[in-house]
Amino acid sequence: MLAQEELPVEQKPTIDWNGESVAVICPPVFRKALEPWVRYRLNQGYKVYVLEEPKPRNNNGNRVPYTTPAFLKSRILALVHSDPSVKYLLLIGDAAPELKSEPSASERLIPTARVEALVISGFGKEKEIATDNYYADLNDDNFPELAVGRLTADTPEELSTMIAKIIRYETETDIGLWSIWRRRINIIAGVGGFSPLIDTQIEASARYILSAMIDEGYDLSLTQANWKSAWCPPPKLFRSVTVERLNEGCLFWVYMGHGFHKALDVVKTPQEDFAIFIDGDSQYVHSRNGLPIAIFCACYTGAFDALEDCIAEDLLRQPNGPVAVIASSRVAMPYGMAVFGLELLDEVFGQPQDDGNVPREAKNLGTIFLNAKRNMLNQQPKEHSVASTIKSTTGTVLSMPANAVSTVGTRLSGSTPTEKRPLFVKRHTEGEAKQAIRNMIDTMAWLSDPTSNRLNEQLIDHLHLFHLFGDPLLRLPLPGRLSFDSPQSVEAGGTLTVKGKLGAGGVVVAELAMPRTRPVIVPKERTPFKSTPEANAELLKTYLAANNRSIIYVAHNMSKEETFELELPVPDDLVGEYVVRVFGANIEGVSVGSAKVIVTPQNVASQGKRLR
Ligand SMILES: [Ca+2]
Ligand SMILES: [Ca+2]
Repeated sequence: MLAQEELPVEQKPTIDWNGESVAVICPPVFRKALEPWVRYRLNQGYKVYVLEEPKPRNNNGNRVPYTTPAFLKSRILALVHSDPSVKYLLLIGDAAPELKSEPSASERLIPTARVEALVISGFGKEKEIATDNYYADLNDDNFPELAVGRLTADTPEELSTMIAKIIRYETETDIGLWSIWRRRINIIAGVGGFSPLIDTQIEASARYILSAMIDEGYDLSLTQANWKSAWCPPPKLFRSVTVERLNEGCLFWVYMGHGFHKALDVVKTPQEDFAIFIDGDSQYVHSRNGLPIAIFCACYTGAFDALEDCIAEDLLRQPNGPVAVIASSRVAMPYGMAVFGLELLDEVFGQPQDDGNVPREAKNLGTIFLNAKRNMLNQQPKEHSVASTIKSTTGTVLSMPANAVSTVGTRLSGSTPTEKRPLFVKRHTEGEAKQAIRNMIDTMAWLSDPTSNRLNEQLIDHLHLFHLFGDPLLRLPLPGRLSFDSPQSVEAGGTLTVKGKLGAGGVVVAELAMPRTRPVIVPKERTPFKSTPEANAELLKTYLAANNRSIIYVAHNMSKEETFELELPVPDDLVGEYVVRVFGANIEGVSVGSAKVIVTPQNVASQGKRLR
């Protein structure tokens, strides 16, 4: 039986209830700093329950000084039972292993649970996974039912900083071109280091997945920790570039590669190794516009229960750093990360959208995180079907998209040097893409994952491993889709006309760009590796060129008109397939769109005409 005092305080929304409720577990020391957040969410129509200081009682009926995951979960279950509209759970405070030895710490900590690792224990030293997923999984089937996030503040001041960022992120209106960060996605990629074969397989698959899932209308940058790659900046500048990709502002900043509790991997060169990110680098993170959401597809970067705070926590406390971080609390494995990453991409970019230029309905990060996890195992055991497909087709996997077969296949044979390959393969038809990719990932895991007979168990581990360091109610300013008309082909030296509609003023940018499939050549003189000023200048130049796809653009301020017609002069020397990208921003939000265009060679007659 619950004593009356143990029932959480219900706070009613200050406008019409939106039908959803959020539970917050908050130690009393943070209660005052939490207040602005509670008011802000009540004003959005959420009902808010604050479970303050839920602590068990001993046999004498007195409260014990520390709480336990099991007791907290019993309070959450009781609340959800009494009000099923509770869909979100926000935990306030850090978790630490040694609660009992630090009575003062127990006043500001919310413990996390430990669950037994099924598969990853074979690859790391820990046999258990620290997880808040335990609190979100109401029926103990490993799948979360609540969207859970944690603000790992150590002090009320830190909590105030985090809350200020959240409110600023949702309310700040950056007008016009200042909002272009919302179409930017920055990827930092380490090198797998498993074996050249598996590394190239992983790299090729990651590029394929990103390209297939993210429209050409988005700006996708790649920074790769491999000195042979066109996407590698000078290795000694790598750390600065890692941070600069956060600081320039972006929708998502993603690290894929080896990670540790306080640092990321290194760039290896024949002469020396250079860091990607080291302990202390978080202090240099100050995004100039647009606070990124940082995602780590890496081990340990979210080990928030260790004695010292992890990278995810260090970044979250920066006043102008990421507004939220997603990271793993222990060893993470390629298959689990690939599946989780794909489901995240699908939740963010793959949802059906309106036809018009309506900005996408604000979706919250907690729901994206929850759905991504829930979808990881929705397609039940693939192993058998994949196995039989392979056996029946003598090496050709029918369920893989043709593009994937050619990328992965030729990569596996190792016939072409890495640096001459395109960054991204062509996009798959939308809708089919995700299923085809999932089949590809499953097939690759079945062929090469050391736990290939226990893939579902690996996925269950990853349900527990990935954490959201942030507010599950955070509304994302995702771009809507901007539809426009542009010709399918245009002559070099001619004019490309882009027509479309964008409501209520704002700014529109039309752009002719290189497709992501365009190969980028690494100059021969890069090999063998040198660290001379000339060699570094070449690395930087090639890196910048590889990430800059823009050829020409025109920006237009819309006043009262709702339609636009922009003309792009096509340079004389272009030929082949290019991309028309359009970015629109107005008071309702931002939108992006893209279309293919073929540039045909200039014909002599039109050259003559222009000369007159
Ligand atoms: Ca569950
Ligand atoms: Ca911590």
